[in-house]
Amino acid sequence: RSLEMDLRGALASDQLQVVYQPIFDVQQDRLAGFEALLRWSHPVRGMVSPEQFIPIAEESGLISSLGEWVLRTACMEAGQWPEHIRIAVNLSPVQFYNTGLSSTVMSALASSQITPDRVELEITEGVFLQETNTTRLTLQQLHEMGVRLALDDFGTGYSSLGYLRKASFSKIKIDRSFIRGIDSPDGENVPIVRAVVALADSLGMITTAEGAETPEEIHALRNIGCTQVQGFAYGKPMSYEAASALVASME
Ligand code: G
Ligand code: G
Ligand code: MN
Ligand code: NA
Repeated sequence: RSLEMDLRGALASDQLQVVYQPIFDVQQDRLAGFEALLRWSHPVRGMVSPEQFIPIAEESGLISSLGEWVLRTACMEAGQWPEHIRIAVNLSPVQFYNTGLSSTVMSALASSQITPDRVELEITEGVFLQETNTTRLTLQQLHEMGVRLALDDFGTGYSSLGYLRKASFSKIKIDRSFIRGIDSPDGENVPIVRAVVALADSLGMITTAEGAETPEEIHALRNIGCTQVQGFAYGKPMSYEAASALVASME
């Protein structure tokens, strides 16, 4: 696979970048943090979407080194921001196959300025589809390290509620497919998002609604009781420099 070959070289030749999408606390009306998202600028193809190259990285095993690089970069860069700004990093289920994941996280924390409680690891239910002793041990170790765990893309896939018990999650990220029509009173997603917020509340978790694109959607999500909102309405994923400027403008 030529894209796989190219991806192998991408790290070494500086074609990868971490961009940051703001996450707002809509109850306290302040910037809560950012989600780190990987970008690949291919010398010939231009921007390749993570939806295209993450699966290739997962199949080839490259995801371990890419994932580690994202984690290190994000911790180092976010470590420069004020202490109340959190950083969320996506973990692929494939990274959990390896027994070394928790030491990788530990090492990324150690070589940055960031404290564990500022780091949020986003995992999907995919982690539990092939749950092994390694998975369980790693989730336990991450929790004991003091990093936060978020259940990403909630509501898509199989979404067994039992997954909520599989780790000490502090957050549910409500998938953006549930945000459409959220600002109309009879929108079919309204009762679903309400129920997820109530579920999170009763479990002592917070929520982030993803994919809000308009002020009306933000308003509706705040009224429903979502803790945080992330989406184009607040900002698209941006460079570290742009994210730093946003942080500075909030001080
Ligand atoms: O960045 P964008 O919104 O295009 O992301 C598309 C998909 O790629 C999302 O599901 C997102 O979680 C995933 N993705 C982006 N960056 C990373 C990353 O660093 N690691 C993993 N595992 N997935 C990522
Ligand atoms: O799966 P995950 O939640 O990590 O995916 C994040 C993806 O969602 C990124 O690719 C990001 O670009 C995309 N995204 C973030 N906010 C919005 C939005 O408001 N609208 C749309 N269409 N996509 C969004
Ligand atoms: Mn995510
Ligand atoms: Na998501």
